[in-house]
Amino acid sequence: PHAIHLRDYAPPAWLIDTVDLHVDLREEAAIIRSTLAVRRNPASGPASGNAAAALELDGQELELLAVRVDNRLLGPDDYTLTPERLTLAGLADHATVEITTRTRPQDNTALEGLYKSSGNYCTQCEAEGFRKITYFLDRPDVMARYTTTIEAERARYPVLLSNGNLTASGDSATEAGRHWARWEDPWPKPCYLFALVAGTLVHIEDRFTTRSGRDVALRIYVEPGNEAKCGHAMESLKKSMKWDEDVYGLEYDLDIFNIVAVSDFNMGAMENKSLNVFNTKYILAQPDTATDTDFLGIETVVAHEYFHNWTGNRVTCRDWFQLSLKEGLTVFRDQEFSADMNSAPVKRIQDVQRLRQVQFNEDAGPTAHSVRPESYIEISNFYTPTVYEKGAEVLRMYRTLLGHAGYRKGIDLYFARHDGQAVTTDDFLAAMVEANGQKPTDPLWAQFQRWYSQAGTPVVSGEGRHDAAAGTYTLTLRQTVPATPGQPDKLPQVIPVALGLVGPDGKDVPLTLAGEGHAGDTTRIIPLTEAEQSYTFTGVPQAPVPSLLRGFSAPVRLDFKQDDAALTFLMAHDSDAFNRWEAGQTLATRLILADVDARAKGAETAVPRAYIDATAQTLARAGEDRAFAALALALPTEGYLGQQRATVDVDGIHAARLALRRTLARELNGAFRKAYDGNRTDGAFTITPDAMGRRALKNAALAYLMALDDAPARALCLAQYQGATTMTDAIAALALIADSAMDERAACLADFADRWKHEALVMDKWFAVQALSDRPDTLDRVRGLMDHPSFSIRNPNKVYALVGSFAANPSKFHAADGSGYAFLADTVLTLDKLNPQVASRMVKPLARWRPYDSGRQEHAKAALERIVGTTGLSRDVHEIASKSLV
Ligand code: B3K
Ligand code: ZN
Repeated sequence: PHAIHLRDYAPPAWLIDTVDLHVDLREEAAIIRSTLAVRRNPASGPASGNAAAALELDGQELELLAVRVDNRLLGPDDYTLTPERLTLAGLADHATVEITTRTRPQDNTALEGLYKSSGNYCTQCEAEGFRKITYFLDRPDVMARYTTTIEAERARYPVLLSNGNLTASGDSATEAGRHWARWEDPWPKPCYLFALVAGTLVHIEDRFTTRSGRDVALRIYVEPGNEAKCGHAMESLKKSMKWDEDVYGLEYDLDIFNIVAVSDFNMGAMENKSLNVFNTKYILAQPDTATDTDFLGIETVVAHEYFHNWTGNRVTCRDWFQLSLKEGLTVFRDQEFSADMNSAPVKRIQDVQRLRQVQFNEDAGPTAHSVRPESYIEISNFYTPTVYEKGAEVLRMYRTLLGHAGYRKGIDLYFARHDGQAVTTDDFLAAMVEANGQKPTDPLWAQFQRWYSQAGTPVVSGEGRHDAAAGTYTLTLRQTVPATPGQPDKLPQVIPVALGLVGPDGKDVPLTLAGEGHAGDTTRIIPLTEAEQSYTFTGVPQAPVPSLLRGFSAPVRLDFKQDDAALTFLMAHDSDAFNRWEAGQTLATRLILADVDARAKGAETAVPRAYIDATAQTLARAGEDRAFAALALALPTEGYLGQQRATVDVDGIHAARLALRRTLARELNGAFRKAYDGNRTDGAFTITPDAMGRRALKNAALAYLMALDDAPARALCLAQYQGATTMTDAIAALALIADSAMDERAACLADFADRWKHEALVMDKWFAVQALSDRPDTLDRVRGLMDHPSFSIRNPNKVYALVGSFAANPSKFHAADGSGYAFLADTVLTLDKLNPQVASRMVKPLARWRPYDSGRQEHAKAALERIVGTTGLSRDVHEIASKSLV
């Protein structure tokens, strides 16, 4: 497999103005007739040697039945056919090309292109799936207007959907029992946004009136029986439509917006124009089947896909290296939407937790790449936390540097300039800065561009010095960007540091930089642009405690010299909620890592009284913001703790973290019990931030109590499981029971499976709690569960729930004997034959073997070598596995 490079980008030699698709769906095959109006691209004319360029269409796994050019049927000598391309030479400057192909959707286990899910037809084209439906210029900078006619048996496929508006439908004139529907999409789009659905589906319907008065029909299609579970998704859709008008000035542009939920889907959802296709996980929810996290996930993903209508669809990507143009921006939009709908600080903490857990890991490993990658072998491998989540942080930094109003000006100019175009992240940067009277070549912005081109998580270190006599505080900050594969030397980046100084009274000091006439705000944004910079603040008579990177103002690791007392002080007093949380996490990280070191020498550390007292304070003040308190009580994850060390002590981290949980549970038993009892949420279920906060706090308290695994805790946990009226409470209790040695463990798990065996999404949770269990026999159980009737290796949700969760269980997956790695390699090899994208996602936990001890390294390498040495490997898995062995 060869790599594709950004530097090789060239505009297409041909353009396609219109596509007329006729899709005939049969049980044994689908026949697709595609009529393309093509013309030579004037922008890639004679100067670039394209005057006579052939039309080279992408196509994969297609059976070619016929090709016509301007109504003339071609013979096999009139074209060139390879497994990946159909080439037509000698065309006039304008031509009509009609291509008929056959595919077998029922055999498509890769879930890319046209496939079947629960008996219904659906499609997934991003990034390069359209070429599995028909021969085409499968690249995002070719935008065309589509007309799609779908024909199928009426009884089995009563619902026929595609992009745009339904313009005609009827019964087949020639075959009894068959019907057809024609959809026309007035908006030109790249083929990755094409979609088609045919099946037995029911829908719920609502309406939204845009602010300019367009009446939009909103429909969510699901399998019969699920219609009562779509209400939250519909509410989320309406809220996102309103929010996008209010915050971005963006309105919906058609009279209909359809969502279809399917149970077999590689990712979360897909933003096809006016026909979003979703994983059922991000649509279906009822209080007894979905957790609060699920409800929030639905709200975010529904919004994300809707927001793509502008950021991705109306303005799309020139090429796939620009993926973050739409994904980073759209993630940032969905994050801010969810922050506005719920608690902003809680949302920010959760987003940062995710960034650190997965993106920092990626940035530190063998598959590290920049937000705008330079090359790829398989583009599906680049739908990554770096492109998505780090990309979103880049957008946030524009806003931090330009202010909310400046950011909005940039967005407005971006759409004014580029609506209907396929553009680059450079175009985006230019619009942002030029709208603010600056230039992309200005030093700040030329340097800011490095966020797109340099991989690796910058490290910011430094210290502060108070001069009591002068009444000044001087802060020195340094930055380094670590080497990553292919990028040994890095240059400094623009790091917006949001900074406050907290006085001894716990109040923020107004900040005045030396030389300024008057005092400024209490939080200021300092752009750190050099490898080292110092800042002196005046009017600071008493030693302050600095609060750096408020709101996590840049995606960096902060290594600032600050003692435990200062952190404890910030935990209690920082006006920035994120940094109150962060101070507690930093403190807990220190304590646990010190204990890890002590344990390596056969000793143990005692937990300082001050930390126990600070935790008691968090509990005592929990009523102020319960969801925040629940996050503050959660100890840093084993994954995050491992990232802080050159070599991860898997068992030491697991033991030390558990020991701290137990100590807190013992010392603060009464307080945890009080928090539990004070936040029982009986009565009607709501998903208000307050109700979710109560459940989160109650379940955080229960988890601490269960860390002792004593009789009172067990009784409480069992009672919660048995009496739960929400899935949030049921699964929280079940997860704790699954971790414990309780006699009732097996009975509870069996009870849950028996109750929910017909609810696929609920069974996913059942698989996950067992795969995440701390019990010593977890791997054996996971192996056994692969044969459970509710498990299917062909269903991505099942694989993520069971195998993905196991790989996220550090002490089990990283077992010293290599059994976890061998299991994952076996599974990857089985999966790769069926679904390369899912297989490739599962190989990633194995790829990051370097920061472990030599025994584990050898086991992981052996597993990877076994994968790489397998013949017939997909490009997807080959790229990740081979890069990780370099
Ligand atoms: N754009 C899709 C991703 C599709 C990836 C397919 N390999 C989902 C999203 O980000 O909204
Ligand atoms: Zn997206």
